[in-house]
Amino acid sequence: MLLAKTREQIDPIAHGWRIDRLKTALVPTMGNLHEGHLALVAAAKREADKVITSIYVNPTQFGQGEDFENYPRTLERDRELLAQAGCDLVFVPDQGVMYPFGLDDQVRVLAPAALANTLEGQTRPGHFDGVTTVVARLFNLVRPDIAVFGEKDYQQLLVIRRMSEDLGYGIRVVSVPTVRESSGLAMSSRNNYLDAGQRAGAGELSKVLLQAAHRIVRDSGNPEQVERDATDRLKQAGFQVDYVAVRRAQDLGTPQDSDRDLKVLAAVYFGGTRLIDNVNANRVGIPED
Ligand code: PAJ
Repeated sequence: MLLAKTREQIDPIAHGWRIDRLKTALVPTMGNLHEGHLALVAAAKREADKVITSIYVNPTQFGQGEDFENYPRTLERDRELLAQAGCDLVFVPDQGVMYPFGLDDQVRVLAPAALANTLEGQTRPGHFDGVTTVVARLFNLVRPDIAVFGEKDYQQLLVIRRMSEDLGYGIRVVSVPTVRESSGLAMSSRNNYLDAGQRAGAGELSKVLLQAAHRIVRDSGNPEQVERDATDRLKQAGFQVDYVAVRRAQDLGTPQDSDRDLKVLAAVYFGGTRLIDNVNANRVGIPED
């Protein structure tokens, strides 16, 4: 597996692949890799000839008081896992490569407000502007044909898909279903902040979301009632609830009766750890007679 840290190092490699007409896929990550990330690499391998994984803990998407400083950094192990997974190139830029003019006065890409200011964006103002800014820079540095993102961060996936279309990148954004632990807990680097007992208990989050989805799909449950009941159940299970929301999958809008493809999304705190998750709730169309 090749390693590049700078534009000067990645350019000739990516250029050579383009000349050879090899299709490239980029998997952007912040490292501390787990099976969720590796599922993205596997999908990238299926979709493209060459897989590039980037590892960069992006300061501009962390808010004041969030865990930027403490975010787990495990580069050696990450490189081993990527090599085993068949990744072709790992791109590990430092801050000077990603933000050559520093962090105070850089060009930024603003995420579209309707999509970015709700749910995660409400609790983490500016978060998605940091994500679009860093992913735009990665897209420009790597110029992949395909980029792979996880459904675990569903709102992020929609924001990036929209950015790729809106800014005319022509990069196809491929999504990968959430990889879970046996308890149902969605894999996440932040799960490392949980102790063993909390980790087992945290599986309850996905169970509550699945039950909520079930009520929407099978019992035609009223979304607002389903949200309230799921919130109560999560509180009983010891979570502090940031939001539980039933939304349209396409654009995270409030669902109308005619909308079929819905998502149940949630963010909770467990101990001091923030966890997010989402599940599908696809209402079956009522057949006309
Ligand atoms: P990070 O949290 O490292 O996640 C990198 C990618 O892995 C994202 O697309 C995320 O959705 C996906 N992912 C994480 N856990 C997953 C799981 N359990 N199953 C499937 N996919 C999973 O998301 C980021 O980094 C950053 O915001 C980034 C896009 C790299 C920009 O800085």
